[in-house]
Amino acid sequence: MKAIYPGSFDPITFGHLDIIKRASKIFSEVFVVVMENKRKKYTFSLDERIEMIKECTNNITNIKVDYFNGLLIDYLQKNKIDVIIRGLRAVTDFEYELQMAMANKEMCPHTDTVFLMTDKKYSFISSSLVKEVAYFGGDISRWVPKNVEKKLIQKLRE
Ligand code: COD
Repeated sequence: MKAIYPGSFDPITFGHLDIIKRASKIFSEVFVVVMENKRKKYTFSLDERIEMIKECTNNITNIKVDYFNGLLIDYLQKNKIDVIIRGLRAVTDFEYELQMAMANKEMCPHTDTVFLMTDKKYSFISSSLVKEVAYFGGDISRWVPKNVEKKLIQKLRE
């Protein structure tokens, strides 16, 4: 069965990567899709986010990295995918995730959202936290892959 793991991935962290690896063991094919929203401001361009994901997932054979600018359910319908994977960290994630899962289900009734609980090592990691710590010169090497660390430091210097 195919599944999609959509996100902003600005940038990808070990928390995201852990969800991707676990999902790839459950589903036959996982589409990791960088969602682009022209109204949002990202630190990394779409191409940079895609490249970073590809670099740190090239050892996983059943994933496909893609992007989409539009409604998630439109991507699902176009690619005949019925399962959305999302990661859950704390209760604070739950309200937002529940709202999205319900809205997607209402718009596309045959869709189900499957939640994978964060690994406790990564439970507090978010892309924003990583960027803030990097901005102030802190060590982010335990939260993001090497390629992401390098690109983030480079980006902050620009
Ligand atoms: N451990 C486990 N899971 C994690 C961790 C971690 N440390 N960090 C993040 N995650 C999970 C998040 O909880 C989320 O489930 C997923 O990884 C991706 O996270 P982000 O932050 O990169 O991406 P989001 O949450 O900004 O993605 C939101 C979407 C872009 C998917 C959403 O806005 C969307 O679908 N947009 C398209 C337009 C649309 O269809 N909108 C209507 C939705 S109802």
